[in-house]
Amino acid sequence: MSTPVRLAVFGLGLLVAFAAAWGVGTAMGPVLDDDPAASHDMEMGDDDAGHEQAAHLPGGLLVSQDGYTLSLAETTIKPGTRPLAFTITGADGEPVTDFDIEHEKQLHLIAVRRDGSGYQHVHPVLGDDGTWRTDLDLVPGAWRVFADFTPDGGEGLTLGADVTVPGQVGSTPAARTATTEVDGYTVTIDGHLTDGSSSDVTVAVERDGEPVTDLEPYLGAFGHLVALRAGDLAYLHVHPEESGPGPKVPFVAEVPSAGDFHLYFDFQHDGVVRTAQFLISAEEGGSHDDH
Ligand SMILES: [Cu+2]
Repeated sequence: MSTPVRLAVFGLGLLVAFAAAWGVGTAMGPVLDDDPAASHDMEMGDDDAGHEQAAHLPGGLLVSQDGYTLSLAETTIKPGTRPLAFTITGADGEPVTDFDIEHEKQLHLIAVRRDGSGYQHVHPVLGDDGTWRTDLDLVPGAWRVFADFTPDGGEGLTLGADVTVPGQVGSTPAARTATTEVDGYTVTIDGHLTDGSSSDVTVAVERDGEPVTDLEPYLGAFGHLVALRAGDLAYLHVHPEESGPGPKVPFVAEVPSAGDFHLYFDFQHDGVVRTAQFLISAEEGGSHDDH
């Protein structure tokens, strides 16, 4: 058979297969979207748009993105200080073992209860088999864990997954506040979060009414700020600006919408890392920055 004829026959075969799939989909009516052939056709056509949409999402909302998946060994963990084990798998389904270092670590793990309480920022240890391990201190409730990492030579990603901690769930609603006390330190956050923009925020640390001017470097800066949207815990991209050792530590946060945001500022002083927690509102922006 000559090549053009073979191609024509192959084309006809595809047409028949497509017609069959279409027929099945149509006959099944409302479940058209679940038909593997139909959804595959849509994926092929909408691939670019779908990818662009994922790129516009804030971090932390997806368990799998760009071929990488956060895979927890267990998704139900008893209360108390417990081990958490997980892998980051790549597109081939195998655990990834090569990561770039960002803020002095290969991977940052954030755990927080869905109501914004119980925040922990830890640095799991990577085993030879590609399994990351750390301890978390958990109380009953619905938790979210975030893995913030950069695969070797790739783009930075934040994947998120849910963990259930069984037991009687106590309620600790977060109060809206821009000033908080932690271990005798008064920590204040200043600045306006604005929807759709890179917003400057500055954290200031005082102790006994005096500005603290000898903060110690932590993760390559004089503090580390994590911002999560209240309601869905979207994980904002925040980066530190150059600063001295206090009392003021500046950051730039990319704010995806108006609404309330939980902010967690980790800082080190006298050899101890502490976390100051805030809940502040972002204002409506004038125009949305669609980059
Ligand atoms: Cu970290």
